[in-house]
Amino acid sequence: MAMPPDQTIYVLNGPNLNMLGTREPDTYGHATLADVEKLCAEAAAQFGLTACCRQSNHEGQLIDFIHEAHAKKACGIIINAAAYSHTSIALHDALKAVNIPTVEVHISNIHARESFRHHSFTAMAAFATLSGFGIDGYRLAINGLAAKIGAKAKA
Ligand code: CA2
Repeated sequence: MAMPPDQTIYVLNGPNLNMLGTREPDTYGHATLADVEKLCAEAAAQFGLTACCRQSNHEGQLIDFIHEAHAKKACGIIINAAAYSHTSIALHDALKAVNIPTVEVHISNIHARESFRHHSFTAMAAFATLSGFGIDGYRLAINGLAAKIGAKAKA
């Protein structure tokens, strides 16, 4: 029987995350965005999924990536919208509009930080949030997403 084509998950990272590994290691660790994207590709591949990784410092571009995920029939979204998590009703609306199973990730524990980080608009459009696991949160999010959509680990 023919195998189904690889399914794609979108991994979206927001403003300043291109700076990972260069500053604030006490908060965000030493890994770079390239390390995060490699980790995501490997975690997704364990379930026969392809990770399409995108980063932008611009709110509208992140909205366009969410629309692109819809157009490409992505089976899931992992999003760390960084500071836009706490401000962007537009990103919340985009995630609600495409109705793709979404997990929000934060590298740091946003609830142990300043009160302005405690609320997330994007989390309200996600079925789960991981916060405070460092970059391993992305791997955990992909595992959780795979379970949610019924993607099985490859032997
Ligand atoms: O903990 C997270 O993943 C955050 O989404 C990171 C955001 C912050 O605004 C959120 O409250 C929590 C900030 C990303 C900035 O990333 C940098 C990494 C290294 C150096 C400078 C910035």
